[in-house]
Amino acid sequence: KQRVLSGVQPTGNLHLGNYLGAIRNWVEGQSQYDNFFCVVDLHAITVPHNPKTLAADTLNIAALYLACGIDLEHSTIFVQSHVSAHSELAWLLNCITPLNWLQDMIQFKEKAVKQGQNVGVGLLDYPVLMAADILLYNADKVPVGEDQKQHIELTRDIVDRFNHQFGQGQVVLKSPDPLILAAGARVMSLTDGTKKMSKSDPSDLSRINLLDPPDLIQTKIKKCKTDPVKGLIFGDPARPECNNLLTLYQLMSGQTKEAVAAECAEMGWGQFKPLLTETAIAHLKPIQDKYHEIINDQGYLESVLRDGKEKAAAIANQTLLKTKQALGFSLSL
Ligand code: AQP
Repeated sequence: KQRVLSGVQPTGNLHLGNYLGAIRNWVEGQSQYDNFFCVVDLHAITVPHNPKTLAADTLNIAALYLACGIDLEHSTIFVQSHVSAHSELAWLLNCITPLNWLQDMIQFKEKAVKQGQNVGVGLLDYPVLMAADILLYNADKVPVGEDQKQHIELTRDIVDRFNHQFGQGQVVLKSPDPLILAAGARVMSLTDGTKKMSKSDPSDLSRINLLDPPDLIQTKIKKCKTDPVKGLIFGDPARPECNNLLTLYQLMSGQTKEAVAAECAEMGWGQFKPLLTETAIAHLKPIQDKYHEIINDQGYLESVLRDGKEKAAAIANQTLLKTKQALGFSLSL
């Protein structure tokens, strides 16, 4: 089986973008692959974070993976910082990655602007740590949202450079492919259909979080941005909110795009919004119920993460060793 690796940061609440763009695809494809899903807590400290909540946030994300349907029969769930090879490989890759490759990354440029003077080296280095995450497991596929595509391309460039400089004709590190599904790859903000839905948007009204209670979901959809046009259609660039809300409805109702286009062609917002509200609440309810069950059983959750750490470390340490050998480190003592 091919191997899949992906992760989410324990920063803030998971929203429909994280779920529809990434986690839903992990769940749908998991029986075809040998999967590793990590909670990337080392990435979470690349922007200012709260040390009092990091550990609990990490467990919450792991519980959400399980609640969304990650099945331990096909998948391993672990915490990035529990496997020290991630930090070690990131350092080794740092030393062969040109600075200007990182300075060109769109996510760095966007987030660095927000940080101003306080931008840390870790934020610049974020994609190298992500490359280490992927390469340690020899991952074939990385299911992510559209915003991460550039980071996977960078990972491929790092692999080529490493193998060329140190492989002596062998493939030491394996090149991964992104796995990005067309629908849901870029879920947009509820308050501005031209911006992606994001954890760091200061307005909570801009996103639906997976753990939002029904009345909050209702309020957010009631207040979300629309337009004055009657008749709802996909794909009109002048109506980004309309395209986004129809896509959310399509994905959460499990219908085809054609069926939704036909159903909503004559609808006004007054009719559509309650339909979307009802669909979102019904779609998220089983995830929320399962989440509460799991988070109240910390012993179980910890045992899942302990097993995950062991399985992940066994594979990661082999790749780290191979990489150090290729670089010529003294390994005999
Ligand atoms: N709006 C989105 N649409 C589709 N996919 C998305 N992803 C994130 N936002 C959207 C995907 O979610 C996964 C987790 O990414 P992450 O842990 O890097 O998430 P993040 O960066 O903390 O979350 P945000 O909301 O993207 O935060 P901001 O914008 O505040 O930094 C990834 O696969 C990502 O593609």
